[in-house]
Amino acid sequence: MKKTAPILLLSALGLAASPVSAVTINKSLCVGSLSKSLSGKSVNFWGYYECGSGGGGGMMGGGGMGGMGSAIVPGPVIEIGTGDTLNLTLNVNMMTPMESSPYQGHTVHLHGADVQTSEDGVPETNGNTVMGDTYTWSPSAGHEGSYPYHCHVHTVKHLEMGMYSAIIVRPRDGSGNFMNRLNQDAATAYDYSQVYVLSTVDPAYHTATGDSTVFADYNPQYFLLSGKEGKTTGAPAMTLAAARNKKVALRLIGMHSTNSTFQIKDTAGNLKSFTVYIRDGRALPTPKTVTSLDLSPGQRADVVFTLPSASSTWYPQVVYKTLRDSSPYATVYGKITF
Ligand SMILES: [Cu+2]
Repeated sequence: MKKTAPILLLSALGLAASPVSAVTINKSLCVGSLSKSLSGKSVNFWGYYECGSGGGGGMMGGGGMGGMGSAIVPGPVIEIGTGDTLNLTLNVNMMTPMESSPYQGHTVHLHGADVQTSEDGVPETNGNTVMGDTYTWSPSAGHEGSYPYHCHVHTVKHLEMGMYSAIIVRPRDGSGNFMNRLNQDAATAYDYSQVYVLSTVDPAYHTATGDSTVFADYNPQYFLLSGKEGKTTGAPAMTLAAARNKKVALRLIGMHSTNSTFQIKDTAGNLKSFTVYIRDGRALPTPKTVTSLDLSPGQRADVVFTLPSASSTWYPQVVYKTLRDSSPYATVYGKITF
């Protein structure tokens, strides 16, 4: 159900006010098991999915049994406008995979979002509501950008199991339509956009439960970009077919448990520059044009770059590195042809 209500949205610069239509967005997430084949090995995950989506035709809405859809990793990417109200309901029921006490149940933590403590999905501070809840968030103007969401029950295990994805906060125009800009600043306009969710997998975490000592030592074996390995330029995790001279926005979201460095290279291996406009859901005072960007766990960056006039192929890529000394584990590739 959508309701519209006129509000005043101040621009990020505070120079102009324009009326827009804010809407209420109701989403319902369920949790299911899935397995992925990573480097030839089967790894079990828990993933969010929109209740009622997928093959089973389950029920929509809050409460009840939820849907019988297909869990995915990362979970659904949710887009909302500044001023909108997101009501994100998590359905947890007898069919939901979970640990036993004291780590049973799941939540949704809206990482980096300005919400009431009772809305932030942290069991220790929200009244231990872990068997289903609704989380409400209405992002303010100036909070456009990328936000992770993830389960905050026994996070060391549940996030690793795949309970994460992204919420993208976008500006709307005066008619209430999403703008193809990172925020109200016209310089952030783009023609194409992709969400790059950075994540890592330690298989030992996936089989350990409770207070296992395994959780004191992180040894990732698989390195993912939006849920895929993408180990070579010939088999990239993400692909984009674009037109020359156009602008591409990438939303980099750190759900990994290591260090990482993002770069873009051409076919000859030359670094290409990109401009960072937003870090962690807030516009940089001065946009920064760089050829390399470090992303720690939980960090985000919203970047834009312009493709050249000559046809070619570029490879956005992430080097995952150890937390202790930043020595490289592996590189995961995206690919843009134009
Ligand atoms: Cu969980």
